Amino acid sequence: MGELLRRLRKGFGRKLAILHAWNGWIVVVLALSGIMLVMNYWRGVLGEGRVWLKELHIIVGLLSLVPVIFYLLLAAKHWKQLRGKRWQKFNVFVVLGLLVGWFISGVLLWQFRAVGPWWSNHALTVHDLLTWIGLPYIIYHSITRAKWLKEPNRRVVRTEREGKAEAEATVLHPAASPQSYLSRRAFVKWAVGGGIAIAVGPSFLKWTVNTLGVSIGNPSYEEIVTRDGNELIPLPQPMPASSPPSGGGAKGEFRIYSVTPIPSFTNENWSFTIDGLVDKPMKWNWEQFVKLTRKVQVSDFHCVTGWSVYKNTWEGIPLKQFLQEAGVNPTATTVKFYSGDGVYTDSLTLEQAQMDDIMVAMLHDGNLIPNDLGGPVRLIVPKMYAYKSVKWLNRIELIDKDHVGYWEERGYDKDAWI
Ligand SMILES: Nc1nc2c(c(=O)[nH]1)N[C@H]1C(S)=C(S)[C@@H](COP(=O)(O)O)O[C@H]1N2
Ligand SMILES: [Mo]
Repeated sequence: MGELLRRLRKGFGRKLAILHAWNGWIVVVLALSGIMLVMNYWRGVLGEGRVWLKELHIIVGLLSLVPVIFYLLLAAKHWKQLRGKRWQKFNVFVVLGLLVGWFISGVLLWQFRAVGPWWSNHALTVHDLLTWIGLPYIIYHSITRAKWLKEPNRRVVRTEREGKAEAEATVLHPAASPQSYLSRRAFVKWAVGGGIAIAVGPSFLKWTVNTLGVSIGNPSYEEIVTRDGNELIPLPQPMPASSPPSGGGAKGEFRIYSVTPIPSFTNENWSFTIDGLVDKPMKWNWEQFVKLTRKVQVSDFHCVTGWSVYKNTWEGIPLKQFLQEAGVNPTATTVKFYSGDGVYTDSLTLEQAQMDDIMVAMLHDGNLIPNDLGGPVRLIVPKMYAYKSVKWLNRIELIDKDHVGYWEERGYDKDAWI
């Protein structure tokens, strides 16, 4: 029996152990890089590194299939070995399910351009959901399966020498008998499980409410205004097409992205400028800006990271209107947009800037755009990915050179067409 076990461990068992270790490290790298990719904090900190990190995440993600394939080759044999061990079989299913689910949704996210926003959006939901469930599961699995938590009678199997020492220890120190190990183990399991639930639970609930659209009622106008860190007077009165929103209310949730700390504005520190190669440079303060004629349009909003918000009813001033009023010089080729965060910029060619649905937006679904979503005024370019939609827009400049925007400079595609 001992001989048999030893041979199993040397050959087949060792192969499984190596696969398990590889898989473990891959999951660690993917978890860390994935968490850094979704956390807004790291956007500003990493800058260009973000694009590299995404690339790493994709490559390691693709490689994660290798141990799975190798495992599947050994699976039949492993399955026989697991006869009667229901929990271990369940665990194999969960882990394989997670890996395959992450892989497929990950490939769809990677190929967001080829598959389009609908697939990316669903893939992101699945990718996130698997992470919410899978990561706590795997963390629990790795802590509670750690060697130091194993009862002595399971460790005995490892090596005879260890086993003997263990048996002696048990005789010498009755406190370390299997029973008390077991209860300590059960205790630690519950503690670890509880700890993870407390740590992850609240944000998971929040995610569920937001993403799966388990609606707890749309925030009221008052709620949004209270959340808003801006203080600008007077409030713009929404047009009838905006309130109630003619799009029927946006579907989906914006993720708050910013490469800087989120700025806030008052009548004192806010202004809006159009200048550069124009006949008539202009500058407005808030009181003047609120009086400009606005329009209403309904459009979808897509981020390259996979999420979308559909049927947004935006109210604001079409970009074209600004360009016409200021009078663009024939030498101008590019429209450059500045953010009030002092860092973010982007640009459109003069030709692209003629699209009718590009808007300098002030209201979303009849409400002020709160400062965390780019209010009081943000750009909207519905036909391009949202990194073109500069938040806290406060200056439009016409120039005769190309301008590479914040994210394009850090590796995003210059072509942002959806
Ligand atoms: N000033 C500024 N504008 C920005 C960004 C930013 O980080 N700073 N992120 C862009 C990206 S990548 C996206 S997806 C959208 C996100 O808008 P939201 O934060 O309102 O959801 O804003 C775009 N405009
Ligand atoms: Mo984005």
